[in-house]
Amino acid sequence: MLKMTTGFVLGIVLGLILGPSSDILAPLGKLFLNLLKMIVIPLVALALMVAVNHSNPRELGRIGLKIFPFYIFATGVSVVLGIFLAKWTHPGVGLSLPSNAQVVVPEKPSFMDTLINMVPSNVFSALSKGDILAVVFVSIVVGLAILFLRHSSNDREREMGELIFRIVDAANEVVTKILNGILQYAPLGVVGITANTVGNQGMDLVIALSKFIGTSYIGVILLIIVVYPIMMKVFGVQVLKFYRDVKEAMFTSFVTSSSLGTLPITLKCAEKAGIGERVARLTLPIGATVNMNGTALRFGVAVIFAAEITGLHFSVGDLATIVIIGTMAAVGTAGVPGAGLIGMSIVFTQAGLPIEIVALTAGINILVDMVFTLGNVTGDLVGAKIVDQTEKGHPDHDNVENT
Ligand code: DAS
Repeated sequence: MLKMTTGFVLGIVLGLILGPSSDILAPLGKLFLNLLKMIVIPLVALALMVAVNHSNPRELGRIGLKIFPFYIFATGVSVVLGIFLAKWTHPGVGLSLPSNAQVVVPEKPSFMDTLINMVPSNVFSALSKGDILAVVFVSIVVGLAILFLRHSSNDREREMGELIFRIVDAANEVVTKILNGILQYAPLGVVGITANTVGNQGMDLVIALSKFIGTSYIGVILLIIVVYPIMMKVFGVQVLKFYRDVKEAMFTSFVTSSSLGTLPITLKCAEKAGIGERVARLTLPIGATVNMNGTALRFGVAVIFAAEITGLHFSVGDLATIVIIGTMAAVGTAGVPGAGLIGMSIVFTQAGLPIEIVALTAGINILVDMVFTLGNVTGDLVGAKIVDQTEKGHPDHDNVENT
């Protein structure tokens, strides 16, 4: 089946050959966008409900109160890093959208309203509007309710919890299967959107996307050589030894573009890095879905990329709101190949940016997905190591000798 990168190259060639008459291929891209929008809400909601159920509430308590604040902090820092980097490299300058792409910027709520509106007054209206912050909040709450039912001391509650979890788990499998189907079609959609843009814009697209790729790699490299080491140093972690111990998981995540696919290796490297089995088992499976620092960085870069293409200007307040949107969207993005595209469509919808730009980056997604996944899995292991450092000396901490 055509790969997205092949679709991208084919789109460039067709765009250069057809010129403005490449508009005839635009419907291929429009169909791809509609498929992305169709799958977003169910994918985010079900992936989160399942991820939350990867833990045991009795054990999660103290460790959960440490790891979740780390995840939110690291993810927010990653979005901010992506925004500042893109404001330095200006990846979107010089490119504009095909004329048939409308940019309708909705009134953005204030920073405080964005936080408050995370708790929807009407769940069904939030779902139908595609309000992703509300969907992420409700999904986590429902996931936790199922988790506590499954671990209840009451037999009837436990049975109901197991029943509803099997239904949610099965539905998650169905939606993931649909996502895989969409990704099979994606290359054709990429041909359509790429040809249409190159046909109208010439090689500006290739230059812009090259800068997008470069900014993405610089961003994740900065996470790995600056941000994570600072965080680890604060908790007395020997950074170089840590990276030597987890290098296999870092390499695997890069080549597979899948945090969940790398999980068995991540768990093995956690042991090698001296992370206690309880901390590793409680944090890494959830982190593979919830903690997506590389993907969050992508959202920061992508928002500035899109703003430059569409000529939109964000105030500091808008950017603060976008940091929340990007953080919650990253939390809701599944750790599977291509999921970041879905997350981007969430962020763009919430930020009022044209989703056509998400499809524009789809052609080079395979290149950037690798490095974002590297950032995600490395961040998962950094979080586990930091929490483990704070657990040392606690009576029920399994003191693993740091091999
Ligand atoms: N491929 C995703 C992961 O597995 C990252 C992404 O799509 O941005 O973490």
